[in-house]
Amino acid sequence: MTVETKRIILHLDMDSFYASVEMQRRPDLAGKPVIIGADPKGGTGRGVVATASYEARKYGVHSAMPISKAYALCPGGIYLPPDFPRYAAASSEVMAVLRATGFPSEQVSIDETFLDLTATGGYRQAETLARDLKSKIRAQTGLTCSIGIGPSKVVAKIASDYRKPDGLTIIPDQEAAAFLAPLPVRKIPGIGPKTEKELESAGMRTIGDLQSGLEVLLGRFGKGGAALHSLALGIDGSEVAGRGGPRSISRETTFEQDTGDPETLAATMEELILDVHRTLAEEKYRFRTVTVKVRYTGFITKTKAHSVQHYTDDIRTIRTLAHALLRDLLADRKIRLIGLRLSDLEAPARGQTTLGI
Ligand code: TTP
Ligand code: CA
Repeated sequence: MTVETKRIILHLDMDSFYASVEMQRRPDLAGKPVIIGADPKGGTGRGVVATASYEARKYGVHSAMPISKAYALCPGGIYLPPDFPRYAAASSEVMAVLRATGFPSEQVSIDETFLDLTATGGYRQAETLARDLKSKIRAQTGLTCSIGIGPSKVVAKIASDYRKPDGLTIIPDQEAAAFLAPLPVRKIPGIGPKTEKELESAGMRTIGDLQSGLEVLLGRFGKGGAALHSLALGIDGSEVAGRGGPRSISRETTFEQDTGDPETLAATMEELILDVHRTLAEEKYRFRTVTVKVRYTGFITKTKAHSVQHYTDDIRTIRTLAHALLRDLLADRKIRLIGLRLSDLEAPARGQTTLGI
């Protein structure tokens, strides 16, 4: 008899990350509605909310909302500009705790990481490790996080979002489909307002509707529909990228609304470039391959990669290739998500100086 190895995947997401870092540094902010983002200028400011503390969320304030609207909802809030270096430092501290576990890890944004815990041998052991991680992160950084554990990345990610803040949600393999069924389709990463509307017009509101709607999904989205159906069942073959050290460094951004605007796409790509390069520099890695991923409206995803001849850590190389690959992937369709990955990584040689010479 062959026994298939079932994977155990953990997803960790920091709670109201930027706001929590600020509140950690200024205890007088505890319990107050704290909003990080553009200057509200007494209600006339332009720009958006980066994030809001859970107290501020009670007023209806959330990420990506115009700051003027946030001010109208919560004029008594404490508005602070973002301090990215501090958030990057906090992120590195959290990553160090996660990496010290020795399990394969993949950081997917400034405050989110997957770990592959299959080698722990079972959900009980994975739960013990998750509780340990939560308390270590809290002890070292003063910050709380929410964790989801499940048989795939998609289940782990939805589970970490299920109970927030300071949550821990564990969904073993056989419970995954039933756990997902009552949740709204929007909970599936990558389903934005537009797909949500399209699904709603086909009478599909919950993930359970998708589970029993393969025919309709195939009719509407073709191959993308089959991918969506699998995700709805919690099936997601994508691996946690890192084994030992990182095998790749990747970041991706899902747009609030699908876009075809070249400027928006280029500006978002620039953020991803700075983000992956920062991690590359922190790890003192060099890379050979740059891959750009684009998910179009309708769930079709394409990637394009280019490798250079010699290992490098040069941000200009990343920038040139990333923008060129993105341009190659632009089509008539709007875009829901773009991602950037550096791979073929070379670890720093022992004794290598920080200058790399
Ligand atoms: P999120 O993990 O989406 O949000 P969060 O950590 O603030 O809150 P939650 O407890 O719900 O996870 O994003 C992480 C950080 O990224 C967030 O603190 C600020 C930043 N961010 C933006 O700057 N703009 C955005 O639109 C979003 C969604 C996040
Ligand atoms: Ca978060």
